[in-house]
Amino acid sequence: MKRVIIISNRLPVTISTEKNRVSVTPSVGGLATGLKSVHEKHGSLWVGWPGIESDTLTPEMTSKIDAELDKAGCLPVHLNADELENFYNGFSNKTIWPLFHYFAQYSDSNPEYWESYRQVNRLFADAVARVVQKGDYIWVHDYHLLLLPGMLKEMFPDNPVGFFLHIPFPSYELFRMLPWRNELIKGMLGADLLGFHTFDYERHFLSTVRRLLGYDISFNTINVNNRMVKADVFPMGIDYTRFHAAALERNRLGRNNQGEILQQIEKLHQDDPDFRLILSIDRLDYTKGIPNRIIAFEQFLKRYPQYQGRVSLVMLAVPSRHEVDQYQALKKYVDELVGRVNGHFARFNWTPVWYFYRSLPFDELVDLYISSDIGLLTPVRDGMNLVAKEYIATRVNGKGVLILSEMAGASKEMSEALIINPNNMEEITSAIYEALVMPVEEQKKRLDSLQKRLKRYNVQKWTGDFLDSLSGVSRLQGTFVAKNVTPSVTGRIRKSYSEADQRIIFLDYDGTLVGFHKDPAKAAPDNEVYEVLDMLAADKRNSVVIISGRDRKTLSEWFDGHNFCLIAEHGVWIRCPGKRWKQTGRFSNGWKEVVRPALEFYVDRTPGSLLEEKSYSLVWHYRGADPELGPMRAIELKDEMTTFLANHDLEILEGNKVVEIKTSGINKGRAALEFLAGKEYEFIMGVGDDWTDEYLFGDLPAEAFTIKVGMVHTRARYTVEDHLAVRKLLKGMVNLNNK
Ligand code: GDG
Repeated sequence: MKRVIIISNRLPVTISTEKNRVSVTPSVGGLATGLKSVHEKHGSLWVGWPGIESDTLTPEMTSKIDAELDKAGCLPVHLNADELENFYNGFSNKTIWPLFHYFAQYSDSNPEYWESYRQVNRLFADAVARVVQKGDYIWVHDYHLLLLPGMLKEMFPDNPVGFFLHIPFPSYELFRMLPWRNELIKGMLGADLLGFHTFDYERHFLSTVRRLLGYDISFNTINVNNRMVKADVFPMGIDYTRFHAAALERNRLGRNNQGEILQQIEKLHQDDPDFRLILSIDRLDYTKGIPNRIIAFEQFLKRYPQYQGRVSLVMLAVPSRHEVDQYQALKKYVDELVGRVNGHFARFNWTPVWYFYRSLPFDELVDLYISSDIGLLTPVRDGMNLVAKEYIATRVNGKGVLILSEMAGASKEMSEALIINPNNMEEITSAIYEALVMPVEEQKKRLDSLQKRLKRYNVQKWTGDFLDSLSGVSRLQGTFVAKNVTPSVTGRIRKSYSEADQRIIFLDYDGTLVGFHKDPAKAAPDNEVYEVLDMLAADKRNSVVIISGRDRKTLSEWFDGHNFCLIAEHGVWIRCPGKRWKQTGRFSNGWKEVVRPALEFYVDRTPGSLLEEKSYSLVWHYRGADPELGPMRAIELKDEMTTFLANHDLEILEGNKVVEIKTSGINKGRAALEFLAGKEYEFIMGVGDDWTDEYLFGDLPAEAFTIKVGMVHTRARYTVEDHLAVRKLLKGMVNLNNK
């Protein structure tokens, strides 16, 4: 594995500067643990904010901190109070965080925040620039740094860049509300691999890319100006062994050795062996659904009074972002709710809700986990929710039930939990009851399968998978680059061309000689196209063939009177200078009457799409349709046609934003072979951009120069970026004619 540069807003360390002495303690959060082995290897580095406002530090202190961090493999990005206010509290936590968690009403699009966000992302990019080396992998984390992948790719196009989003990626309908949506999405697309916790987030991201930028996407691969970018799902795991082992250890310790929490709970159990504890742990954040949980618990106590005095809810709410107004308001509301429930139900020997507004050391956290009977997590939106996984990992006696919100990414992998809608109090109330009465054998059965999965796909595996995929993507990109028409390939083409006496050049039209137009009727050749083609055709040694899916009429209109051959409708018709159009075979088209109404139905249901009729094919064009509806309907159409086609000797050709149904056996490869039959060409070239051109590439002899326009998988020997590159190549050959 190569050296990895990990970048996150916050460095995985805590710095203490007491009495002017600097000490750096590594933190043990999920991400830090998962990346530990990578971070420790091959001089890898972690770049991030060290957690202290830079304006509070003297220059001497800053250098001391930098030196200590360097020893721990960390590179600091120092941020001052103003940057923390606008970049961190502002754009990250008041603009993006609420919007991405579907709290659009809280999202504040303050241009000052945005300006600072851009500047701080730039500070991170500059920090990386100081240390990055050739071959380093770069892995950027989370919503604070959405612009960073773009900045890095621009500066270091050859370094593989990965990006992982730890929070949800929202539906396009929310994302589009951001004033700076295009900049943000383009920033993310600087990465070569983008990772999300769930398929839904990936789906929303791809749909946003398609809608905002119109980029071509095939499955999960996006063509970003001819760079292949992949989006994929990597559900983050936890350090399973650490939690499981700690739970075993705390359990094993005798009663006397246990901490305060366990002793208190032990006492309750002595008084009532059936006493039950429900646990929730989260940062005090409006996304975590804390009020819903208290209200549902209150309802539960009302509905099932037999449990009053016998069940308590322990809520650990870790203080978070208290500078932000909504967090203060939430704190107040939660205090009130807890007060309301306790005020109403409490007895001298029983507190319904135990509420801790603080964080606990790891051992006590584990004590809380192991002493609870039910885990109750009700986020209204949550990227993953690692607490759900930790709760399961700490079940060491085969008992325990997890109630988990369907809005947490974790619910996708944890179907054995009791999955609830956090907005439905009824459902939560019933789930609490169901959990309390669930037979122990069933608890064990559910826990077994959950634990097996979490143990296997732990955070170490998650890290490994992401980095392997990143290396896979960059290998694949490498194969495309390897096919690129480089100056040395151009040299070979020119040499072979100038040495040959008999040459033939097949050129597709749309996307190859001209760029794409939304309206295919507007793609007529410009002067440069005529000039290049005429000059090529002027050399007696050259046969130039335009080989297109277009109909005869259009090709005649554009190229009548020019000295080259035309192949229309993918090979149905051929015409050479001075001759008439000739059909290449006998084809039937009686099937059209049956297929046409079906296609017309698609035109009606897909605004912007149109039907074209050629001699032996019917073509549904959806380039002008809604960028998401079009491809979806295309899949439906192909599906619908498949059974019919098999019985009628027909086939479907899928081109760029077209679905063409045609008599089988007609293709560009077959048509090209007719030209080659019985002739000895010393130079053969075929250029095309479309799926239909793959027939041509496949059928031309191996020594032919086959060139695909666009950096995608192809049978062609070479690739070029776009139609402008094709024109340049052809012009170079024309110049040789004149020498
Ligand atoms: C973001 C996304 C996504 C909590 N209290 C204490 C404590 N914790 C630890 C837990 C757990 C972590 O904090 C919380 O992680 P979550 O995943 O539940 O939530 P977020 O902080 O919102 O994290 C989230 C995550 O990123 C990872 O991608 O899952 O959706 O929002 O590990 O154990 N640890 C200690 N004392 C506490 O009091 N020691």
